[in-house]
Amino acid sequence: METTQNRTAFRTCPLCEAGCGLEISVSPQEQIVRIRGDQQDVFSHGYICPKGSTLKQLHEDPDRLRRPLVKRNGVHVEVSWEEAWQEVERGLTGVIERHGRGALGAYLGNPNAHNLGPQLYSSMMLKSMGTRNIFSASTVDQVPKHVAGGFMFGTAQSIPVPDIDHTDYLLMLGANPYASNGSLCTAPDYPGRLQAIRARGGKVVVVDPRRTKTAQESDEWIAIRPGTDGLFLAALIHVLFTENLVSVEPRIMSLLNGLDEMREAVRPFAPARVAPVTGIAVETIERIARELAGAPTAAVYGRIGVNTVEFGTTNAWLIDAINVLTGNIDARGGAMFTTPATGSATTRGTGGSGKGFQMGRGHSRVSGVAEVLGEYPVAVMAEEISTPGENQIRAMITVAGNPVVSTPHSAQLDAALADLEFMVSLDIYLNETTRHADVILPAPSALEKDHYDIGLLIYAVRNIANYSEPVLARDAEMPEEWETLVRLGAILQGLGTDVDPSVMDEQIVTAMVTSAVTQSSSPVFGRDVDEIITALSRGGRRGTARMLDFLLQTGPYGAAFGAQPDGISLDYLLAHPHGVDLGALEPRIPEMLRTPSGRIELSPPQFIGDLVRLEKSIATHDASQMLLVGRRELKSNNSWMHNIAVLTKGSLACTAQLHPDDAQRIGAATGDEVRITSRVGQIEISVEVTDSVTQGVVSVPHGWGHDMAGTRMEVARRKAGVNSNILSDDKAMDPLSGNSVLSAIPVTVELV
Ligand SMILES: Nc1nc2c(c(=O)[nH]1)N[C@H]1C(S)=C(S)[C@@H](COP(=O)(O)OP(=O)(O)OC[C@H]3O[C@@H](n4cnc5c(=O)[nH]c(N)nc54)[C@H](O)[C@@H]3O)O[C@H]1N2
Ligand SMILES: Nc1nc2c(c(=O)[nH]1)N[C@H]1C(S)=C(S)[C@@H](COP(=O)(O)OP(=O)(O)OC[C@H]3O[C@@H](n4cnc5c(=O)[nH]c(N)nc54)[C@H](O)[C@@H]3O)O[C@H]1N2
Ligand code: SF4
Ligand SMILES: [Mo]
Repeated sequence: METTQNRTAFRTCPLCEAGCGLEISVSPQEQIVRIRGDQQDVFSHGYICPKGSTLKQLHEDPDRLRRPLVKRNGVHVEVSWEEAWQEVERGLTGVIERHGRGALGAYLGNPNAHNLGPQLYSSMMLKSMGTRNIFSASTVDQVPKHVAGGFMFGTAQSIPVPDIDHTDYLLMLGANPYASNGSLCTAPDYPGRLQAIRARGGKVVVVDPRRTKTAQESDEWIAIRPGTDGLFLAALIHVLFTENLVSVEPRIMSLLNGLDEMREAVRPFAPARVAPVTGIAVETIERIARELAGAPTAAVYGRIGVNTVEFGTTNAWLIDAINVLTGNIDARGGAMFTTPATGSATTRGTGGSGKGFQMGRGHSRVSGVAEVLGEYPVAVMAEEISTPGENQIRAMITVAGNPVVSTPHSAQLDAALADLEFMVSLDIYLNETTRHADVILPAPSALEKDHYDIGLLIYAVRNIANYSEPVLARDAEMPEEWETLVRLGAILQGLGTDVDPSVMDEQIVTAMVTSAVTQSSSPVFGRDVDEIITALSRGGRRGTARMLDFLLQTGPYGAAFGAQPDGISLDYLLAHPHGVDLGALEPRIPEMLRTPSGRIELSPPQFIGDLVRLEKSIATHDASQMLLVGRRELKSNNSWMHNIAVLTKGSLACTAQLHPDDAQRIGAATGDEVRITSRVGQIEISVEVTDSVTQGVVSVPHGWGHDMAGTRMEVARRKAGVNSNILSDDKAMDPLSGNSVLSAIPVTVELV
């Protein structure tokens, strides 16, 4: 008998870091009927933002690619998968034969962090390339936090998370979770959690050049001159020392290096010196330092607005230094370390000390910028493509990335990509970047794939595990995303187009298990490889699900294939479709430390050294200089969700926000066109006069500019907006991490 009942599926939303649980009802005809928040989700409890329900529209979007495209005479046409693979093999092997593997390059975009296939299998593809020219969205984003945490605590993943559910005082800089829903602080319903701080008598203070929704809903908004947070933070530490407010927990003090160096290094940053530059009054700086020190528990947290600036790493470091100095590191209500169910660099190996964090293992060919996280900063990608010589990039692979819109000096990158001999993109749209690709390989829609936030639950405010099965079946032709990555890897290894991804997957899993059983710190040390592989492969399990099961079973709460009867596994998560709550964050020092010293490095020399540069910035301050900052909107998601009509209708707009005084000075009113000019580019854009931006600041959101020729996103094209990264400067970088400067960009603004 045919069913007439809708069925209900549960699935974690992959659109942002909050990872809300969704309840999805599906008709007997396998149509999505409705998507709403899953009330029973152990983490999100029914919370959802306006983007969550649009997985339906995304799935149904006629512009979303379902079949591979190949560029023929400048036009993208649909082809069979077989034909596409032939083109990929011809293109990639041709470049390797002509120029060697150094001529290959890859760019991985943000959705890779939200997708299980790439999380588990992109490393196989990248290794198969045999090139150092790897780039990603990390260097227009969070890499300063990896570098700061890395040198302080020992691994790139040693990033403390503000314990917002228990804190009494949150100082937040350069983040707007009412729009972004949080970042490197996985917390569904971040706004609700902020309100709860205030409801229990705590305080939330927001430092931002814009009076954001988050600032409005907080106890105090501190307007700061863009790019000057490092001065403000150093001055806070200055006050902590001069007023004897430093109070490191004894447990932490016995493991702390560098306290004296820190005291010395912040001497130049008296509040009176930084106040005129930051725009924050001396009394305010002193008061905030006292409040932080006096609160029963407090956490300082900073994100995009303090990471994508010239002092991105120094800011990230100073923030955690304050967390240490006020007795809040690794303490409930302070800044804590998650214990993720799939493990991380902070849970693996022997605890307490380690190799430590390394970077600069190689330098980019043209500008000589340092390697970080096995990549080069994306700001140098264009010059690596355009500058002749050995190892000049001649073929690119992009996976879920739109660097033509998302990375600095985008006109230059756009021209560089047009000049490649070959490009292949794994993407769901024909957009500003993929229009340059000779071949575009589509991925299944979010509803057609399984999900687990391996990367993001490492930075969650609770220890959570949650697996989702695919909601809908894929088209017979459409491979899983991991299969496509493995096939690309096989082609890159010279194995041709006929390789069965399942066969390679067996090899990958066998290698993984074989390595684990030889490691004394592994929960499966000494076990039989075949026994484990048999257990993993039960019921024909393969690909992402099998690999994930291995990580779960060998993780901190894992069943270890029977060794821990109460432990978790994929089967356990399948029996818990609303997720598993493994508890609040617990103190983890010293076990989580992986520094060579086995101690917390409060004052890594290169960070201390950067305070000299920070001090010099005081002298070059020019209050009359207009500075460009960005902004995020709740209904937008970087560059790629503007083809969803329900999200872009209404007020969502790409405008230049100007303070009334600045608008008056240049004679502009709301609706007028202004010309904004930076060192590298110029845009014309309509003005929105608002006192929500501080004087001297112009705010333009990123992710727009959808009117380029050769794309296929018809809804986005109708409300194209302007690409703000035409203005951002590829030469402006945080020297400690290579992160791009996307905020506090010097510009001129004039009426058109
Ligand atoms: N000026 C300025 N620039 C910025 C920022 C800023 O604040 N200001 N923010 C920066 C930040 S934080 C980030 S993370 C970057 C983002 O930079 P990118 O990651 O380069 O850009 P996105 O807009 O996220 O593009 C994502 C791409 O992935 C594709 N995609 C979506 N889902 C899938 C999928 O499931 N599979 C595959 N294969 N492809 C998929 C989309 O079609 C799109 O092409 O932008 C940065 N750029
Ligand atoms: N709706 C939506 N959600 C998103 C995204 C999206 O595009 N849209 N993108 C996702 C991604 S990839 C990321 S990385 C996260 C980012 O998440 P957040 O870090 O919360 O990002 P934003 O909302 O851009 O907030 C950054 C804030 O920094 C401020 N700012 C700019 N310059 C400075 C400065 O010099 N000092 C200070 N103190 N503040 C400054 C800006 O005005 C802005 O309010 O959001 C994620 N979530
Ligand atoms: S907040 Fe993020 S995870 Fe939650 S529904 Fe919105 S986009 Fe999805
Ligand atoms: Mo990001």
